[in-house]
Amino acid sequence: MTLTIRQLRALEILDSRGNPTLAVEAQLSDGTTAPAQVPSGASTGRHEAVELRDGGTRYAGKGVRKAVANVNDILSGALEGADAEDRAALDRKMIELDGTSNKSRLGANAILGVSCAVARAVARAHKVPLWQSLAGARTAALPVPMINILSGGWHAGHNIEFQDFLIIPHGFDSLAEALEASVAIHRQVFLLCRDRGLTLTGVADEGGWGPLLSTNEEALQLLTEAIGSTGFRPGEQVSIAIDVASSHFFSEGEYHLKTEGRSLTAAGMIALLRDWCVRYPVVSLEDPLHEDDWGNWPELTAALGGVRQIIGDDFLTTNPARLRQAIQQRAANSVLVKMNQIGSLSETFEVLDEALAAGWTAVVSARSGETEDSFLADLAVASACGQIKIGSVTRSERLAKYNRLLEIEARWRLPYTGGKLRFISR
Ligand code: 2PG
Ligand code: MG
Repeated sequence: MTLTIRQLRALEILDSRGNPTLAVEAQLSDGTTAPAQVPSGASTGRHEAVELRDGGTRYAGKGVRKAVANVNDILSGALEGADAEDRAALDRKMIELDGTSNKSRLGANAILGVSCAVARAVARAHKVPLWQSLAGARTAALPVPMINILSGGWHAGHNIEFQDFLIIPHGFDSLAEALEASVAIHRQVFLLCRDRGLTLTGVADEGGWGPLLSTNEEALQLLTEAIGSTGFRPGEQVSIAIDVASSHFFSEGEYHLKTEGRSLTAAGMIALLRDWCVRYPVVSLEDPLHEDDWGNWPELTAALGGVRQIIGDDFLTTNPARLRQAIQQRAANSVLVKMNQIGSLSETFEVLDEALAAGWTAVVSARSGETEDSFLADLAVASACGQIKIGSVTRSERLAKYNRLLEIEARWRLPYTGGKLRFISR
């Protein structure tokens, strides 16, 4: 019996920053219902699909009542009776109904909410875990986490310019052990900050520490020291990833490091990162250059991409067309995958599958504004992409995903990607 959509219902809820976002509930023809909640970024890429916001004064213009109405008044009726299991056809229909190239009429938030709620309802109707239902013919595997320990930029009041200093705990046999090590390192960084007299007034948007440092490099020193003094071997068991998020401190051809009182050209930025990759156990660089600098990304990838992971986030915005261009131009070797950057589940899988087929790596990622929905964990497992970036190991909107991964590891005993990652196992 074909499972079809009976009804869709949306509701305005709040995300981890207290900004409105969407919750959608899908009901199928057999009576099964399932919810999904939509995340929201702060350091967004210019080429992301449009998150529909109401404007006006309510919630400083961030209300999502229009997107809610688009689900309740347009999509629910238009999709009633549609095959719930044909994910591609469902998403295509919504994209056609929207009729724009960036989902700006109905809203990427509305479309993604429907896409995910229907997928979860299908899994429930078949009484299989979400990851299994999403995986289809793929061989599911547990990802290695990339965990935010120190935050900067838009996520921590611009204390420093570089946005995330993260760890990749790749030298462990299970996700549970990798998380245990990560929590210890997170705690250790707090102690080191305290010993150095750095002011910590709480955690940043993704649960990492956001101390006032005098240089960006100080974050790398702190992190490398913390890995070692917690008892782990930097580079062998635990390595470092940086999300430079460089578009957010770029203007008029230069990268402005205000805390350091200096500005760098693209060549200066490449030289700085190359130097850091030699002096610190840095294995992964995200958005090292501006999101539209197609000229210099291939150069940076040629210089560092043979041995380091070069991730496009704001640069590629989970967009299949931008990914294809980057693969062709060898402009990176990895893609950050955020469902709401593109706004549908099938296009998200398109990016994941094409990147992996091209020999790239892919990192499924949360947003800085998140909800308690753990869909992302199942997506990373289903796609077997090998890596997941959720934020830090505090704050429940982050832990919802880690805890789901722990549950998947304990219950279904899927293989763990561990030290088998390219660029990372040395
Ligand atoms: C990023 C994300 C998560 P945001 O830049 O990778 O850290 O941030 O969701 O604000 O874009
Ligand atoms: Mg990023």
